[in-house]
Formats: sequence, structure tokens, C-alpha cells
Amino acid sequence: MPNYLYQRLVAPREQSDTTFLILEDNTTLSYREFCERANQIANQLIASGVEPGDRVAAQVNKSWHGLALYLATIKAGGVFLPLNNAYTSREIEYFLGNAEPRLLICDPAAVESLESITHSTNVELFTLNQAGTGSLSSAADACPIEFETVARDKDDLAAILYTSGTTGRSKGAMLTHHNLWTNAEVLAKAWQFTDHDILLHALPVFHTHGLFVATNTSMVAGGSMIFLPAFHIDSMIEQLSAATSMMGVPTFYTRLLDDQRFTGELVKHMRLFVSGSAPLLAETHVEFEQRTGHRILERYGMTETSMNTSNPYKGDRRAGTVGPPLPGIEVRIMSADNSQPLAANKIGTVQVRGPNVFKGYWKMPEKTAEEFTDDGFFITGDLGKLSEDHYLTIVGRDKDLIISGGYNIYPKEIELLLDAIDGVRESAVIGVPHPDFGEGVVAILTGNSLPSDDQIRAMMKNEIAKFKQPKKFFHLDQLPRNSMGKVQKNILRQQYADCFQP
Ligand code: MCA
Ligand code: AMP
Repeated sequence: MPNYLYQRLVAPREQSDTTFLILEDNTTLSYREFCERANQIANQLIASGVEPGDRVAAQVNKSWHGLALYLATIKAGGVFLPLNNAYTSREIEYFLGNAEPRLLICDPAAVESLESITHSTNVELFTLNQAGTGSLSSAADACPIEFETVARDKDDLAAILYTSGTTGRSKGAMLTHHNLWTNAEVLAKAWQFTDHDILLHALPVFHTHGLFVATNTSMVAGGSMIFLPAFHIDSMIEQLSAATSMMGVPTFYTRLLDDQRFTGELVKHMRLFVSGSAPLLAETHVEFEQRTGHRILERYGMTETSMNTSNPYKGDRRAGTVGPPLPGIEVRIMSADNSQPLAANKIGTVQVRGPNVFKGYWKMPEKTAEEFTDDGFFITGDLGKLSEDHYLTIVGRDKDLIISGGYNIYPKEIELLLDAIDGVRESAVIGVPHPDFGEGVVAILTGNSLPSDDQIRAMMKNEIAKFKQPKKFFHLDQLPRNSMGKVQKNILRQQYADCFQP
């Protein structure tokens, strides 16, 4: 039995001298060079005791070496567990305790804060920095460039990606080899990716968008990627002229539009711009087309499902919609209690079923059962409607979730922290319109002797990642509640709707 994902994703090109990655300094790496490095790392993973099904956790800055670690983990039969590099050591402690990985690979600068955690959880620690040096690289340097890929089947796990939950506890979404392969194949076909494509890649690679949607799709097609360390407007403007396609969160598009150097002339050779992870405002869609002549292709997915729907490559890309279901994927709209299918254009909960849908939450069978219907549909927690011709529009969320710059933030996690602070009686965390991030996090606090905003910021610093921390605090005597005693966040969202407006 071969390795299901590797066999389909890269094996046909493992000896190819075709360019896979173009780095910011314009150096290039072929598929062969990339696979050889992955082989060296895979040899080291095996030497460190990684066995089929073992988790390999990575909290590293974006680099091609980190991407080779992803492929190496797959080849070695492991389960890749990428972690946002903004997470604090307190957050990492939870993931290590829950996922029990064999190894953690981190940036050398994080060793001091993570060492005691890895020690107590019995996780072996390696380092890898953005330049590609560190203890993992030194060890891999000494390993052979050949590796006998470990056999894995279609339903074996390839990755676990943590996604926060409405209770404040993160859940590990278990994605199989087949989940990842099928979605990459469907997307490459739907978006007509070929080996002539050069994708401008400025997304982080610890989430579905940058790791699977962008990277796996490019790999399946045999295309190349201009692999930037992060989104920086100057490098984007510089590199766009060499790209054929780009994927981004809406903030990428609004930042590009805010720059006068971003013109139709600069991108007239491009064939595709894809947006996702958060709603793209219809006005951004319109402004983008006016400026460049290109219509952004918006699609919709989740960590648990990868991509579910997409506007068409050829055909009507409708602003404000996320398009029809992708081939092989079923999408239906159900009544609020998830029992009755609704007619076209009626708003209800969005449910999906297909080979893309994950296997369940790691070590949380009850949570998994709660989020699937008896007939195998996954309840996304999004609210939407389907048009007569099956275009999906996401109109809101049934879950209390904020999406800021493409990152998901669950208010409960922040409220639990705020409520534990001396002097805070209670808190409500909401998302309101933000000109750059789409939604910005705001905390409303009650209490008679509240600490200052700066004191609260200082208390949160080591607890949760910076992007989750409220950007503004407001004080009220009481939170608005309905007759059932539930905090009326819709009233708060209206009240503070303009707080980020210039
Ligand atoms: C950075 N900050 C943020 C965010 N990013 N705050 C809220 N939301 C954010 N997304 C903080 C920084 O810590 C900093 O704080 C301040 O905001 C300004 O940072 P700045 O330098 O302007 O930000 P940046 O470094 O340029 O990052 C913005 C970004 C980045 C480029 C939009 O957040 C990003 O790459 N987002 C993409 C996320 C993504 O890939 N999501 C896909 C998830 P201070 O100044 O106070 O220190 S996968 C998914 O959702 C599904 C499956 C799907 O459908 O794709
Ligand atoms: P995550 O679990 O981090 O992958 O985020 C998934 C959530 O992002 C979905 O459940 C949606 O709420 C949201 N999302 C992703 N793509 C879109 C989109 N194009 N439009 C609106 N919401 C989106």
C-alpha cells in the first residue's frame, strides 16, 4: 500500500526539475530539490521515533523548510499539526496536552518559553527558524536524500488543525489523506490550475487556506508558487507582475486597493484572483473589477471541510455569494432546529456532506456527534440561503464567532479570561466592522473597580495571541439582556458599530 496523499499530490513530480517555489530573493527550488529536503527531514522524523499516526506539531515562521516539514510528516506516515505562530506558550500547552504529539518544532526564540511544557508533556523539541537553520535542519542535513515513503491509506489521518469552539475550548479537526486529496483535486480542476501557473502565496501556512487550498492545489497541478514570508504590500506589488494567480483573505484585497500602485496595468496578465476565509464585501468586489477588470472568485470553506462551494471559473461570479457547491459536495439549507430542508432563497443553517468533510474532532466523540446529522451532514454553524440555481449566500453565523483579517476568534475564550480578572463583574466580546480586518474585536466590561485598559492588556499578553485581544474596551453599568437573561450582543454590535471608523 503506498502513501495515499503523497502518491497523488507530489510523487509524479518528485524527480522533476520544474520549479516548485520562487522565494522572495528570487532563488528557486525545483520539485526534486523540495522533495529531497522533505526526504531528509522525514528520515530525521523516523530517527526521532515518529510512527504511523504520530502527531508532529510545528509552530514555526513561514519558510520553505517549514513547508518541507509538512510533506516530510506526510511521507513519514505522521499527522501534521501546524500551530499559529502568534499563539502564546499558554495556548501551546493546551494543544500539546490534547494532541500528545511525538515532536514539536518551534522557532529557536520560543525554546525558553516552551521547554518546560515539552518536558512535562514528554514531547521532543526541535528548532527551525525562518532562514532554515536550527536543530531540525542540522539533524536533517546529516540524513540521506532518499526516503522510503511510509504506507498510509485513504482514511488515515494526514493532519489535525485546531479550531476554536463556542465553549472556549479548541477542537482538533481530524483530516484524512482522502479529505485533503479530494479537495485539492476538485479545486485544481474547478479553478483550472495547470503546470503553467505561478501562484502568489502570501498566506500563513498553519491554516487550511495557505496550506491546503493554496499549496495542495498548486502541487496537484504541478504549478509553482511565489512563496512570500507574509503579506507585505511592497513585496505584493513587486511580485504580482510575475504571478498568474493569487489567493487571499479579503484584507489582502482591501489593502491592495488602498495602494495607488495597484493598477489594472500591473495585473492585466493575471488569470485568477481567489478570495475566502471571511466575507468579501460586495463593494470590494465591485471596486476591484472597476480598477483591474478582474472579477474576484469567492469561495467558501471551513477547517473541518476544506472548500465546499466556489463561484465558477467560467460563468457568473456573483458578488456577495460564494457560488454553487463544488463537484461531489452536497450543500443544503435546513430550518433552525436542523430538521426540515428549506426552499430556495429561505435563510437557514448550512449543512454539507461529501468526501471533503473531516473525520471528527480529536478525542471529542460527543462533540463530533453533536455536529453531524443522522444522515451524515456536517452542521457548519453558518447561516445562508441557496438561490434557485444553487448559488450559496452566507448571510451570518449561528455560532458566536468573529472573523478578523481571516482569523477566527471565539468570544467565549476571551470572555472567560476577562471574567476571571479581579474587578470585572462580567464581559461581552463582540466583532464590529473594522476598515482593515473586516471585523475588529471589542470588549464591553461591567464592574465597579475595573482595571485600566492597559492593565487588562498586560494581563492578556501571555494568555492569548495578539490577534484575539480586544482592540477596544468599553464600560457599561450593565449588559443588555433579553427576557431569558441572555446577553443581547446584537444591541451591543449596533451600539459600537462605528467605533473603528476613522
Ligand atoms: C495581525 N493582527 C491582527 C490580525 N493580524 N489583529 C486582528 N486580526 C488579524 N487578522 C494584529 C497584529 O498583532 C498587530 O498588533 C496589529 O494587528 C497590526 O498588524 P499588521 O502588521 O497590520 O498585520 P499583518 O501582520 O499585516 O497581518 C494582517 C494579515 C494577517 C495579513 C491580514 O492577519 C493574515 O495573513 N491573515 C490571514 C489569515 C488566514 O490565512 N486565514 C485563513 C484561515 P500590534 O500592532 O498591536 O502589535 S483558514 C479558513 O479560514 C478557512 C478554511 C477558509 O475558508 O479559508
Ligand atoms: P475556519 O473554521 O477558521 O476555517 O473558518 C470557517 C468559517 O469562515 C466558516 O464557517 C465561515 O463562517 C467563514 N468563511 C469562510 N469563507 C467565507 C466566505 N467566503 N464568506 C463568508 N464566510 C466565510
